[in-house]
Amino acid sequence: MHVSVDSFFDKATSTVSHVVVEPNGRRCAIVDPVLDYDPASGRTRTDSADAITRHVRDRNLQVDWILETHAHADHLSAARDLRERLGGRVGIGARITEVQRIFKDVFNLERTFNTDGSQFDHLFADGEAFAIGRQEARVLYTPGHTPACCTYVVGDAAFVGDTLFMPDGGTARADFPGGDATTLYRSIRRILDLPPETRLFVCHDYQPGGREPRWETTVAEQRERNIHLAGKGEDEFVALRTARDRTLGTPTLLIPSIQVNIRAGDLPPPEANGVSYLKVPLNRL
Ligand SMILES: N[C@@H](CCC(=O)N[C@@H](CS)C(=O)NCC(=O)O)C(=O)O
Ligand SMILES: [Fe+2]
Repeated sequence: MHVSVDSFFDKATSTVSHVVVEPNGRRCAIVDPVLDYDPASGRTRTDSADAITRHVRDRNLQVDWILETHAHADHLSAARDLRERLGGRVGIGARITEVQRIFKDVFNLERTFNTDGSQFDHLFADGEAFAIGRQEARVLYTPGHTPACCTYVVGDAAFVGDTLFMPDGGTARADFPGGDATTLYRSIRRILDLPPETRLFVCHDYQPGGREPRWETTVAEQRERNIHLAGKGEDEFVALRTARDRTLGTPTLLIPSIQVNIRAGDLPPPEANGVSYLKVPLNRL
């Protein structure tokens, strides 16, 4: 079943958010929305979420789901903000609890921070079926970049998060806490086992060679042309991925992003003066 997808590119973090709508209907899901954040001032803005809100309202869409492919480490999630404005349920893979446990420790979070995923409205199991209006959708666990990474298969489209990028961009890094290159390779194989015509929507495009941003590809195209995968087996991939990861720096927004995203896009509880604070763990990450 062909589903309609509109995508929103955030230049600041090279993130792509998507809105997928059921065929012949008005119900939709928002995938990986961005909350803009200026680290110099500690200010959040909602320009990206405003664009999605306008899109949804102009088309008179109804939001069933706000889907996170994972707890992003490079941008803050606008899931809470959009849920307040547009409704819908915020969903993520159930293994988010592992990510919460890892980072509760790293950030020495408040005792009352729950690592049971209860900040989210729904925790998806591997293979779980759900619906966007009358359109069936399915969850495929695709860990490796993080333990909780999911791919959402909706009709002829799959939202792959950070697994594959565009064929000329290769694949996501596997060196975050709980990440693993072999696991990522096996997850990518699951995606590439989908029918060849499946349209794949990626979560980032780093515009290799300075080309225009792109975010839609197919399983067939990835099998043939992905620069990290075509003609390579598991061992070669793992060696390549591990070598590349050693050259990558910490994402600029990792520290703020994780603290907000493991709370489903909520800011940390305000302190006695009514202000929310983020922590910076020194010499830990
Ligand atoms: N320079 C970017 C890097 C972000 C980054 O590390 N992105 C992750 C996805 S969250 C990735 O997989 N990057 C792959 C790569 O750079 O090869 C930033 O600071 O935000
Ligand atoms: Fe990511």
